[in-house]
Amino acid sequence: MDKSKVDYSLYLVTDSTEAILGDKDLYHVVDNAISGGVTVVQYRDKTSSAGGLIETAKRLQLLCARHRVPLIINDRVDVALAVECAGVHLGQDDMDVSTARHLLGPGKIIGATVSSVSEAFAAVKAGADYLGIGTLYATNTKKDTKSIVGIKGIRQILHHLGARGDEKSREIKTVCIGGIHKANCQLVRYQLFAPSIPTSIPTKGIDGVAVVSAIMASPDPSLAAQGFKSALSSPPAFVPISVPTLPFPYLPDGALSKSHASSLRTFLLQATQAVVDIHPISHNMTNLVVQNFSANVALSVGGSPIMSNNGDEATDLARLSGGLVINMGTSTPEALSNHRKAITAYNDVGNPVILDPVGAGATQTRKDALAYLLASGYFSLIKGNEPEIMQIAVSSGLVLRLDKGSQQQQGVDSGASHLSLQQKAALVAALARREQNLFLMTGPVDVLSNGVTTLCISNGHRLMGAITGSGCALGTVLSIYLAAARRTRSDAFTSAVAGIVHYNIAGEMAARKGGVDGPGTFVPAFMDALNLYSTTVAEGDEKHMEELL
Ligand code: 3NM
Ligand code: MG
Repeated sequence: MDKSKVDYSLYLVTDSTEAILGDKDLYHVVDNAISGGVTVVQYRDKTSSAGGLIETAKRLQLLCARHRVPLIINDRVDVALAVECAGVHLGQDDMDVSTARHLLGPGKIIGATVSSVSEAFAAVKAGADYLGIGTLYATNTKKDTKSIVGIKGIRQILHHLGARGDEKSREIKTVCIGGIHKANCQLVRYQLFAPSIPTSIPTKGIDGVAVVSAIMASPDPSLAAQGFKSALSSPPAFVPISVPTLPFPYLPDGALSKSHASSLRTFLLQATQAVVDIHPISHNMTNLVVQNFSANVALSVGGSPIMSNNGDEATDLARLSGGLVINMGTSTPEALSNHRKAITAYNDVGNPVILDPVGAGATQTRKDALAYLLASGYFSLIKGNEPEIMQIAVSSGLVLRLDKGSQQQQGVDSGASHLSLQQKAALVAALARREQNLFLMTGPVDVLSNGVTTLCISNGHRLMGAITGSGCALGTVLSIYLAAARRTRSDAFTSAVAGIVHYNIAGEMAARKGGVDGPGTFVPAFMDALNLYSTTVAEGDEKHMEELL
């Protein structure tokens, strides 16, 4: 075996416990997993005696040698020596890498578990051949994990390794581990390899994913491995179609020149025209409070609402070329598992998914739900009010600590602001850059960013904040605009701007209407105005459009 040629792309870690292996036969599972495309096998067994380990490892070695796949032993250098397999994998509490190298010699593979930049450099220096970086996401397979580093932590480690001058750091192979499954492996791949926006690329990409339960616990390990193989070798369907640039420059002070304003206006009207022509479906998995309101808003702007919370239906619905809204307002375990199914289905075909993390910071249940959803797949756009977006920044490690005032969200309403407009813009831009998607922070001024361009939109009316569901229904509007953008292969950012402008201008129109003097009379006037905006654009009524925009 030439260890420099090892393919780390799909690294299987075995587990013989009842909870994961069940009554399946270990050798049969490993044999099938390799047939399905696993490229490296690590034998991990925390309970067997030395004799038992050697006996099993010998059989696995025969099996792996037959398939020409390297076998690595977890923890135990003695077992690796006894069975003459490809190498060992060592955790931070196991034998140190230099001693293991001394015992095993230069030809064997030594892998090391690392979860920080300093551990990574130490392992490289000691002579490791590859790094297992984790824990990516919380996982039931390893509950005693030391730290959950997330995508951000892994990027940080990769970035430092890549940026370091010495060749060993730049060239060392890496796999990530923890909570990787079929539904999120494309997201992981996209976020750790993605070359689309230069500032967020780690200078070094990950070489593979390491999984335990997603293959070992599967009733069909071969099929499970094949699923990973094809997902990892093809570009994810959800990658934005167009390059996220606008055909006109934004001025440094954020204001638009007259000619740019006029070209923006043309783009916004084209986006609304596309919505009216295409009549996209908006599939909403949302809370009870806003279902009726959101469905009416969808109809009024020119979309076609489907309010279905059943995840099993999502595969069929995802094929209808619409957009999906995941609204976290009712985050029961059953709802979350339905959400994950739907996110997977939409990611598989590439249609847009909007996340509305309602009340994300209000309770521990919602914080957990948010972490679960963020690990479930790719969101084309994440929208929320200030505390919700702050919670995302905290739970994904971008902001480490909230100051006293914003520490605990009171209820699900937005409350007082703690950030300046500049801070909001910087935050959404950083999040969008990191997630390679669109981020929108709603408020008196809506701040939208794709990581490159950040736009503050100050249209809207106070009464929009006085009715329930106006924030949630904006998510519905955006799903419609993003679905239309995908169908017309146009820029998602501009389309999102068009959706926000449509919504906010309608709010202003409704508030100005005779007879509207409070939240109660505002709601029907708002529906009319949303609809009037669409029909005015559709009919190309120039004079009326001048008044609208
Ligand atoms: N090591 P699953 S996480 C064996 O972070 C192991 O070092 C980890 O299991 C680490 O793919 C982990 O089922 C378990 O989530 C990964
Ligand atoms: Mg170990």
